[in-house]
Formats: sequence, C-alpha cells, structure tokens
Amino acid sequence: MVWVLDSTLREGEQTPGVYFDKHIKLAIANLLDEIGIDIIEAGHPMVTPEIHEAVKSIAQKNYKAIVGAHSRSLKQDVDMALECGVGFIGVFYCVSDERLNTVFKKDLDSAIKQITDIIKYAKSQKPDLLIRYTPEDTVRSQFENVVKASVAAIEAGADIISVADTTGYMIPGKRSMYDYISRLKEEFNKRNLYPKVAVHCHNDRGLALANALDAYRAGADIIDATTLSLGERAGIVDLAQLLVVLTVDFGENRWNLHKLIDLYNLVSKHSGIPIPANFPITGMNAFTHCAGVHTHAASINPMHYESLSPAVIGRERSFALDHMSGIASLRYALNLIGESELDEQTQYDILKEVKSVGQKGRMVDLAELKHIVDAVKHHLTYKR
Ligand code: HCA
Ligand code: CU
Repeated sequence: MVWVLDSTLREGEQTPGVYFDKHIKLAIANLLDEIGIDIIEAGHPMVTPEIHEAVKSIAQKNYKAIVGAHSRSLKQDVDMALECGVGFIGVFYCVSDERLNTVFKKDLDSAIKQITDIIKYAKSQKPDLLIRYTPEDTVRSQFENVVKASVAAIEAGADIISVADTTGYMIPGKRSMYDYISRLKEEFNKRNLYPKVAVHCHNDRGLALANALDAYRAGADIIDATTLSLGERAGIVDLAQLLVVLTVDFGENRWNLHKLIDLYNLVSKHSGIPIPANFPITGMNAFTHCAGVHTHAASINPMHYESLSPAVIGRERSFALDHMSGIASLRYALNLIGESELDEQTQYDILKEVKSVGQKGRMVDLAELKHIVDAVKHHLTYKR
C-alpha cells in the first residue's frame, strides 16, 4: 500500500504568484482529508507568520491525515514546526559536493552532523513525530554522499528518506528512477535499515508522473503530488492523475476520487491558475469526444475511444458540437434537448449551421443548439 503526500500548500504555494489565504488553506486541507490523503504537507512555518498560523490551525483539525511541516535543518525551524503541533516534519539539506562547496561552504561530515543533530533534537522533543530527511536534488548529488547522509539520518531517528528529483532530471529507461530507488534501498537493506522511501518528482521534462510510477514499481512507500501539478517552475506530479492511475491501474483503491473536482476548482480559483482544457482527468475536455468518427463509435460503446471512465471521478462524458461534428453527435445532442423526432433533412440543415459556428472557433452547447433548431425550423416554415 502506497501513501500519497499532498504538498499543494507547501510546494504548491511556491508556484510563482500563488498565495492562499488562511481560510482557503483550511478549505483545501479539508478536501484533501476527505479525499483520504495520507500526509498533508501544510507549509514551512518559518517562512511567514501567516504560514505559521495556517499550519497550526490545520494541525489542530484532528484529521485522519497526518499533518506535516517543512523545515530547514535548523533548530528555530524545527521548534516552530513542533509548536504548531504537527505529526510529521520534513527536513531537507542538499549534500552534493557542488552545493556544499559553493553555497553552504561546509564539508560533508559537518553537514551530516547538522542534519543528525536536528533529527535527534526533533525526535527528543516528540518521540512519535514522523521525520523525513530529504537530500535535496538527490538524484544529481554524488550517490555516496546521499547514502552516507541518509544512513546517518536514519540512525539518528529519521523514519522516511525522500528521493527528490528537484529539477525534473530523471527519464524512464535512461536516468531511471526505478534503478535509483532500487539501488538506494539495497544500500539501506545491506545495513539492516528499512526506512520508508518517498519520492518527490518535478515535472520540468513532463515526466514527473512517469518517474513517480517508476519509483512505485521499485517499492517507494510515499509519493508526493500537488493539486493541478502546482510547484516551483513546471511543478510536480499532479494529484488527480496520480490517484486515478493508482486506483484504476494498480488497485490502490483508498481514495474518494469524487471530491477531486471540488478540490481542483477551489485551487484553480484561488491560485489564479486555470485548469488547462486538455488536462488529464480534471480538464474540461478530458472526457469530451469531438470528431464525427469518434463520437459515432463512442456513442455505440465509449470504450472505443476511452480507456478511463469519467465515472471514476464522478464526471460525465460529453460529445462536442463543432466543425468536426458528424450526424451521430448531433443526434445524440438532439436527443438530450428533446428533439429526436426531426426528419433527416432538417437534421442535416442543423448540422450545417453547427459546423459553421464551429468554423469560427466556437463550440455549440445545448442551449445554443436549441436556438439553432428553432431558427432552422422557422426558416423551413417560412420557405414552405
Ligand atoms: C524545496 C525543494 C524541494 C524539497 C523536497 C523535500 C525539492 O522547495 O525546498 O523537502 O522533500 O524539490 O527538492 O521541494
Ligand atoms: Cu520540490
């Protein structure tokens, strides 16, 4: 059973220009909990007093979900996170030679000391706290450094090691997340260490979900995602896509997927980021058939042009009327507006009008279709 960690409120709020008011953060967290998300990463309390306040109020909601905070490997960050009452804390520290030499100006051993001191401290303050250590930019860091820091972190009390593809660098079959996770787990197991392994995949190459599924295949225990794929740059794994694939294709059937649309509408409205019309699962067109050949076959049996049922997330399929439409789509739509009795010539006259509206780059909805039907009927009586 894999856990899903949602980071809409932490990684997602790092999307340029995105800010959620405290009451919106709470509403988002409520929906995440109703969906059945395992861990809600609620924010990095040290960043602003508003985030601090929000993490605290989310942590006090008594959700089924574990509420977590993000934290640098610094005592003041950990103290603030603990003060919020969270059950999970994610500390991160990059251990690549390049970052150590040019940014932190520290050697690996002193970095590891800082990481392990902070983990021991956090654990001593709250023994049942779930602690994740992330060697940021894991996959581009020297593997030996990652292993050394992670092993030390586990021995200091970390429960979860997260493999972060911070820059969306991995490629299935080439720089494989499957291989990376397998090798890392081997290193742990060799030392009789069995931490949970998490994966955090950025989408810079559009491969975040593919890499996350590669990690899952290698036995990752936790997958990070955000609503609408929000996050730094191109964001991370999209939550709805992840949950639907895990449910439909991998039998991980634990989530209330019917709440996803409410979540996406809420997040889209308050982030100012529209849901692209062709976004998988939640986009307006995700279950809309258009070309005549498609609608004809799909109206006989949707499986001809669908490998996912819209019912999985409580949506309905639709058939678009535009310049691509054929008589089958039109008849289907005419049925829906109670106009199934029109003679064939009239139907073709209506189709001609629909196509001419479509050629202007617009779709005809059912309300407009009624007007077209009325106009065509009127024209016929007038002509006779
Ligand atoms: C960040 C970078 C991060 C951290 C992930 C983690 C990443 O914004 O701090 O702490 O698990 O992509 O590496 O999101
Ligand atoms: Cu990230």
